[in-house]
Amino acid sequence: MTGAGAAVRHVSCTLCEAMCGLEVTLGADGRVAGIRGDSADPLSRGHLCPKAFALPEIQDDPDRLRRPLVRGADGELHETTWDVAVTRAAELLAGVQREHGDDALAVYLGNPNVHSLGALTHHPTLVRLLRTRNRYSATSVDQLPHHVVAWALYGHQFLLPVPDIDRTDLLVLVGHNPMASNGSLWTVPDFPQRRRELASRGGRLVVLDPRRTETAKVADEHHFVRPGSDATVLLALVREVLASGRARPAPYVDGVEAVRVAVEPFTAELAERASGMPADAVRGLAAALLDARSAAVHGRMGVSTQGFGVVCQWAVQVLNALTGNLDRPGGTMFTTPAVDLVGRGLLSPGGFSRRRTRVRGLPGFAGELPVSALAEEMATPGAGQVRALLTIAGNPVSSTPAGHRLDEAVAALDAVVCVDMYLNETTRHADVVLPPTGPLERDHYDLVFHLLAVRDTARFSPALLPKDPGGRHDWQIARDLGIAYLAARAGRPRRPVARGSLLAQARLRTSPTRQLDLLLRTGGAGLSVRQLRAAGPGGLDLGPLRPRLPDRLRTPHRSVDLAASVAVDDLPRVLAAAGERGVDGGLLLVGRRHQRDNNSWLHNSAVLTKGRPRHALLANPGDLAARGISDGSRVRVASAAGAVEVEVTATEDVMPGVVSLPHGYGQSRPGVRLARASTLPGVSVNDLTDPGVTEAVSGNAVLNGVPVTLEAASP
Ligand SMILES: Nc1nc2c(c(=O)[nH]1)N[C@H]1C(S)=C(S)[C@@H](COP(=O)(O)OP(=O)(O)OC[C@H]3O[C@@H](n4cnc5c(=O)[nH]c(N)nc54)[C@H](O)[C@@H]3O)O[C@H]1N2
Ligand SMILES: Nc1nc2c(c(=O)[nH]1)N[C@H]1C(S)=C(S)[C@@H](COP(=O)(O)OP(=O)(O)OC[C@H]3O[C@@H](n4cnc5c(=O)[nH]c(N)nc54)[C@H](O)[C@@H]3O)O[C@H]1N2
Ligand code: SF4
Ligand SMILES: [Mo]
Repeated sequence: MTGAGAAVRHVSCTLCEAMCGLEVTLGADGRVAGIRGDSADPLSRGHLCPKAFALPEIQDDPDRLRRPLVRGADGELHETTWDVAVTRAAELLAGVQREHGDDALAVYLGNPNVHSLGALTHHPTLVRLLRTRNRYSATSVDQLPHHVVAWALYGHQFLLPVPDIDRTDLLVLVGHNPMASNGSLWTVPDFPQRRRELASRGGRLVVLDPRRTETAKVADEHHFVRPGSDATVLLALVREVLASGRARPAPYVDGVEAVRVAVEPFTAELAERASGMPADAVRGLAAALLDARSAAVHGRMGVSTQGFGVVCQWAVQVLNALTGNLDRPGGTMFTTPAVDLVGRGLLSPGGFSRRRTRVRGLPGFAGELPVSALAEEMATPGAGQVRALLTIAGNPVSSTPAGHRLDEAVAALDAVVCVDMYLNETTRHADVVLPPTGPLERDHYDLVFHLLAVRDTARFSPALLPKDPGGRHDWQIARDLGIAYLAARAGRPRRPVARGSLLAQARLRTSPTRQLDLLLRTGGAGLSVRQLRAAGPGGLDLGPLRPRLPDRLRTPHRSVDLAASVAVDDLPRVLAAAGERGVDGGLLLVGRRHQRDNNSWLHNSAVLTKGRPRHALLANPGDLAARGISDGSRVRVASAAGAVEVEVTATEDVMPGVVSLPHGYGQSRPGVRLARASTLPGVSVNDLTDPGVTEAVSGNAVLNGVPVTLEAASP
């Protein structure tokens, strides 16, 4: 019930890619009194998940930083004023660069940046000002292969087609668990209900995953696939589709013959030997894709963050194109967003850079380097060594491979500046912490996720709560840090402040909402923030996805060359690996996500941390019996990169030879300031993952299919 003085407001949830519309009741005291899904929202249709209740918890969390911290002579972090902290941060960063060169500063942008309007409008400008080529982000522990493939096939790294789930007849999900994650590179709020609607239309869901996931459990068909072997299955599917003579690529699709030659060795039998998925099931799935009135294949973390990410993502696109499902209702489609960052050239189209990482020579893509190289760039002496780090909304010690090594490397740096509202495993090393306002205190519009949504809508979400008067938004921190940095650099003799920096300063001074308004007004639909505010809860409904090809392509001739060399040239490596036998007695480690976890943060939430512990290693009972390990005991898991000890749970849900550990756990490192998390069990899976092994084409991290050994922990 809405009590006296209570108010009902509508906002977007910014915690995951589903961008649900929420209906929030504010009590007379101005605090959140209730949250439910906004049933008037044309995209999310009333859906919400338990994480939404963490939003007010973040707001009230006593451990959330509200004022900047600077490390004092006593080695401790102390609260100080914004002016002191921002000036100190700017001097530290500029100082290291003055002494050791521009590239001595590394920047890491974490995941929440893509969920924040102000981060998207302001951080690119800030990062450019810093003039370092040591730019890293969570992209290279996540979806980099998707970007490489989209760039190669469609001419822009953000031309990412999404499954048209509301109209499809056959949905195939590979290494993706939307029942827990609510969809990824695919904004699909209320996946559970949409899946039910698919069933009631007579449609089918097929899942390929080495674990019988929450999504596999609601699928019509699930196949275990040995980690890292999906490429053989996907290539065999392509081969079967071509062999059937029923391929029906659109007229703007070229290169089909070259693909046919390239996939020739990848038979269904080869796929069975490599993956464990029966050859008949592979052939059956190919036939189903051809027979379905419409079908959509989507692959995510499990096929992105593994040894053959680019080939897998390429094969997914090739399958959709060859079965005639690319760009048609019920297939995979492109969006028509109200703010079209792709069409207007506001996002880099992508592309490999000539400059590679200094130590190992990993490739650069779209102006960033793979974060798997970050620790060695810090720890390896020589010209160009990284000696300072700026993190914004990230926790690379928890979220990148061999985080324990990065932890040591960050501790040894000359300067660490973090823009974050928590002292996490990474920010605990900071010399200066600049904490932004919470997600309920700022205006929001999803610049990124409207690009990836299953329906075209445009929703402006005004700040729910007044901004903490002494707090600063992310964008204000970027503005102040950027301007202070330019001042700190100006002391440097040979390079005066460039004229371009005046433009940058002007941009930094323009609020995100004002920038959004300009983008809306100058976009084709001629909208404005005012119109979106007036549109009411849920914003504007711009309708179901519509065919956009070939016009939307950004390739030179508005055509798709399926035989993209980035992928085709890597096929011999897939073939070679398909013949390899695993190390005797070895297991392959994969990751997982839970509905009540959110990457490495939100471990301080009461709503999310309650319930059964979720940190355990999952293993097949047969693999435990073979090692004399009992269910529930503590085990030692070791990889080439490190070792951890953790409880094990026996379950037939993981395929033999596979173990599964969730990521984002292990907050027990000293200096992490999270009251609740310090008592949570669990270890960081990234103390096992190996930065030395990266995806060959993109340099993306290999987080799934990591070889490990398992033994009972010594008592
Ligand atoms: N082994 C393994 N590793 C993985 C994954 C996996 O599946 N397995 N998943 C990978 C994936 S997909 C991702 S996206 C990454 C995520 O890894 P990261 O992006 O490095 O980290 P997060 O865990 O998202 O931590 C986000 C931090 O941002 C802060 N934060 C939240 N909101 C804001 C804000 O508005 N402004 C600012 N300034 N800070 C904010 C939080 O306090 C938190 O400290 O992890 C990757 N790592
Ligand atoms: N509740 C919740 N939701 C989230 C997040 C969260 O932390 N919590 N994080 C958000 C983010 S940043 C992202 S990127 C998305 C990710 O969303 P998802 O892609 O759904 O991520 P995961 O749950 O890591 O799913 C990866 C699946 O791949 C499987 N897998 C591992 N190796 C292989 C393999 O070799 N082949 C195949 N076929 N499968 C494999 C794993 O068993 C697992 O089920 O979720 C987003 N949503
Ligand atoms: S599904 Fe994602 S966007 Fe929706 S309420 Fe949950 S966390 Fe928020
Ligand atoms: Mo992610």
